[in-house]
Amino acid sequence: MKKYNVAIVGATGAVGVEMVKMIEIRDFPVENLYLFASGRTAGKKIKFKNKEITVEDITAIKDFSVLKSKYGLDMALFSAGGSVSKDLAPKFAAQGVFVIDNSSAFRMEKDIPLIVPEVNPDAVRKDTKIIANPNCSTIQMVVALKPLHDAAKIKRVIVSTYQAVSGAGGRALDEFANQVMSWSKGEPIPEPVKLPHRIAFNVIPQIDVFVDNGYTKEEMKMVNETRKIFSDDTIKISSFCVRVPVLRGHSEAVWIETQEKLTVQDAKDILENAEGIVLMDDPASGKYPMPINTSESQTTYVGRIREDISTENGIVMWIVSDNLLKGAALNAVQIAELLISKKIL
Ligand code: NAP
Ligand code: 3JN
Repeated sequence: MKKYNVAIVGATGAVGVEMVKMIEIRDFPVENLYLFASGRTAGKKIKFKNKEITVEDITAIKDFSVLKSKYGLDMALFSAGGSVSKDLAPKFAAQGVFVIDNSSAFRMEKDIPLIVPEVNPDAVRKDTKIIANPNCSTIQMVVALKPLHDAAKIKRVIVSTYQAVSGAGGRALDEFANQVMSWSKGEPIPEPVKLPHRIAFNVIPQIDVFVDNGYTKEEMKMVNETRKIFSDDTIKISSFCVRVPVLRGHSEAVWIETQEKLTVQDAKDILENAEGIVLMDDPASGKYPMPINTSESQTTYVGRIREDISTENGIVMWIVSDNLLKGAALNAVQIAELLISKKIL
């Protein structure tokens, strides 16, 4: 089997370290793995397959022909934020390196595929070197919605998210931990720096910045990305994104309205057989998905499925997945696996 030279840009971040783990756990065919971040962490060592890889400073590269001449790169996973992606992804692509980008920089560009392998694998193309990974909240929602959409055509989606602190990056996690530790020692709780308000013992109804219509960018990402992934601009979607004091694992309460009637049993049967989904739905014995039992799992869990008593043809459900895995690192590695299986990489 062919092996590939792979780079991770943003390898020291909350998502980047999970990319390293996913490549190892899924036995992705790697010849050499190169890890890049900023000058702040260059020199740091990260474990990969019983050896240590030294992180390199991506900002030190001025002549991008080295991506081929020195590193022989086939593919790069980017997770260093939108501005790094906007600057560097086209430079990697110009050298013939496939880029799977985890930021929002290219997601809504017409010619850039936005891929969730269980949902729209046929949208990958040979003629573009940059492929976008959707937002974490979008990914776990569309994995669960797609089989229901195929069966009964979803007309409308209302979603309220409960997003873990790790979605905001490593510094936000440290901020949360410091607040909890200070409280436990009876000390004053430190002021927030990374998040807009204190997250310990709180919930924050704002993720990312507000846009003109009163929604946040995160909420509009869920709307626009879902439509692009489903290639369907007619689906009506309204989203409300909330940060909760959870370390890892985004949860979503989702209401859907379908064109055809779906009974609760239909929805359960469909989801039970859907790729990437585990049905965890036995409320009588207290079984439903929660971040504490889905953390570090590669699966998206669905439960609390019931009829929406407020409308015709409505289903309500609860979706939980590890935001750093299916919401980011895992989906990116699955896109790379898809490129190999389609003989694009
Ligand atoms: P993080 O924990 O803050 O890590 C950021 C990473 O980017 C670190 O490795 C950092 O390197 C690197 N970096 C930052 N500025 C850089 C620069 N100028 N040049 C080179 N490297 C730079 O953030 P994260 O949670 O891992 O998220 C990273 C990005 O992934 C986000 O900004 C976002 O675009 C995307 N993301 C997507 C999803 C999704 O929904 N799919 C979820 C979370 C994040 P140093 O350690 O050297 O500073
Ligand atoms: O906050 C979360 O739970 C998810 C955050 C995602 C994120 C954070 C910073 C920048 C993104 C994203 O993936 O949409 C971005 C971005 O690239 O816009």
